[in-house]
Amino acid sequence: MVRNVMVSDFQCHSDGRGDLFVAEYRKELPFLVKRIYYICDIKDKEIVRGLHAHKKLRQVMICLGGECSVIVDDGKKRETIVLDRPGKAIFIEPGVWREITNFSRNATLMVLASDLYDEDDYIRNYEDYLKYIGEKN
Ligand code: T46
Repeated sequence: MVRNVMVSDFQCHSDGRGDLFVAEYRKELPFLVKRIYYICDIKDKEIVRGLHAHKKLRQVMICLGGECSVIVDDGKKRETIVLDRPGKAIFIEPGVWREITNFSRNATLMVLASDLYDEDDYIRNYEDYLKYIGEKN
């Protein structure tokens, strides 16, 4: 498995009315959420989003509807995780390169983030990322 990436399922309360998923701080969620955003209406499966790593930001990604693939890379290993059900979550710690692709037409990717938006936290060039991660390890 790629370092600093974890996949798990949120608890689901299912009854005749449907499914209710829960993620609570200190249980399923390791950090307090300061920001949420979601990505939808991706018109082409070939589109790739992400293509960066974060220096400090912690994130959880959930595909609420439809599906998409999250490619995670720790500088040594690369892995593809398919988010294809609303209870499945990927926890991505700082220092992991990510690319998100293969969005189905109806996909909605929701992201819970540990901090506010800060462009200085991004490493958007893969060569810079390898250098950064190499210096850290
Ligand atoms: C990530 C993947 C999954 C904001 O103004 N505030 C925000 O909170 C975010 C996330 C973005 N923006 C602006 C910055 C850009 O002008 O929205 C525009 C698109 O952002 P970006 O190119 O970073 O989008 P993605 O889909 O490549 O990446 C985003 C997140 O930035 C990133 O943290 O992990 O979604």
